[in-house]
Order: sequence, then C-alpha cells, then structure tokens
Amino acid sequence: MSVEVERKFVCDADIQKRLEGVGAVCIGHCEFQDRYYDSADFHLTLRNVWLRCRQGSWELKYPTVTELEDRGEASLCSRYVEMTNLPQIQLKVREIMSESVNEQEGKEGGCASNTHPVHGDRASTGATESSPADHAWLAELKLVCFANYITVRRSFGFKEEGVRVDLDQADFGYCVGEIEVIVPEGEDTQPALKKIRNTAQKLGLSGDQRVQGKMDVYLQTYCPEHYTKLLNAHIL
Ligand code: V4E
Repeated sequence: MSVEVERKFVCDADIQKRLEGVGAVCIGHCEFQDRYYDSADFHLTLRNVWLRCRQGSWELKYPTVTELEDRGEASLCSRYVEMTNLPQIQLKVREIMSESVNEQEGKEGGCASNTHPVHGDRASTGATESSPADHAWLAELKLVCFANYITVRRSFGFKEEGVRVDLDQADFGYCVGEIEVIVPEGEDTQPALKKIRNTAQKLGLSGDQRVQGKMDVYLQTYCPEHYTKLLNAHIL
C-alpha cells in the first residue's frame, strides 16, 4: 500500500505554460471514468473512506493516522492511504461496514433511502460492465454507486523525483490541478510535503485556502444534502 500526499490548486489558463517554464514535462494524457460506491446511509464516506472503480480497477482511499492527528497543513495538503488489492479492499470495507451496524440501522441516507441519484443517465451500479459475480460483494454489502464521472487528465513530471502534477477536467465542468507525491506506507511524509511546498512555490501558487476537489463539486451539485453532512463532519 502507498500514501498519496497531495495538494490541489486552482487551474488557470496559463498553468501549462508555467509548468513548462519551471521544467515540467508532459508525461501523459488520459481519460478515465470513476464510479464511487457507498451504502444508502453513506456509511463509508461519512468515515472519510472512498471506494471507487476506475476503468475496472478498484481503489480504496482513507486518511493516514498522521492526517487525522495533525491537521496542520490539512487545508492545503492531504495524506490518504491508497489500497488497490481487491481482496484487501473487500476485507477493509467489510470491516468498516460491520462497525456499528446496529447504530446505523434505520437511519436515513443523505440523498435517498436506498439508492443514490447519479449524474446523467449512466448505469447506477456499473454492474453492466462485468459479470454479476464481480459485483456480488457490492450487492451483499448493499453498496451502490453514488458518483460517476469522467476525467480528462494531463500529467506533468519534474526532474525532482517523485513529484507529479495532474491537470484534471471533469465532465461536469470542473477543472482542478493536483501536485502529488506517492510515499510507501509507514514512511515519513514530511519530505513529500516539502517537495509539494517547493513545487507550489515555483508555480506561484500562493493561495492558502483549501481548494475543492472534483468530488466536492460533484456532491455539491448532485447530492447537496450529503455534501453538507460531509462539510459539517469536516470530511470535505
Ligand atoms: C480522498 C477523497 C476523495 C476520493 C477522490 O480523491 P481525489 O484524490 O480527490 O481524486 P482524483 O480523481 O484526483 O484521484 P487520484 O487520481 O489522485 O487518485 S473525495 C474526497 N476525498 C477526501 C479529500 C479531502 N478531504 N481533501 C482533499 C484535499 N482531497 C481529498
């Protein structure tokens, strides 16, 4: 497992020029669809746990212990564990879903009682693309797709090893940049935070306010009740 340390930033019209001006090189251009899953009462996301399927590959993200303990730079940088091994993801999700099952029983969900509205007319579970067996665990845990969007991403690399900048354009009309460094789980994240600070400085990113991610804007637009709950819980 690895930890993604990242800082989001507002993308302006000349960001690509500025990136090239500080020696960044375009290392790729891709498009991907993300489907995020949760229970009807948002058991996972209200615990800051994000389960998604990106182009058929599963990922689970949750904050590192340090992220939870030390919110010092949290408004600018975030540190999330990234799990990509499906059996491990299933184990972790089962564990989280089994926590306080009784406590959650009968509570109302943020968007709807048993399904979430999904942007556009795309499949709400994503189950159409794989065999039903692949999705049996989702059905068993009553997990449904609550967010579904496509991102067009341009990625830039620096000579300084390990720093990457992604410029994302989501299909619901939001653009955001991210400076990120991947750190093996358990390693100190301070050097990564420093690299991100240096890169931000070189790019002239002076803002000290937290920048909304794609999910913030998606939920604000398509699932405002749940968005408010996440804001109130200081998850977004
Ligand atoms: C972790 C998280 C969410 C899941 C989406 O994470 P994000 O890194 O924003 O998405 P994306 O598409 O850029 O994925 P990548 O390709 O980098 O893996 S949605 C909300 N969170 C929590 C969160 C937070 N509280 N603060 C910040 C700055 N980011 C994420």
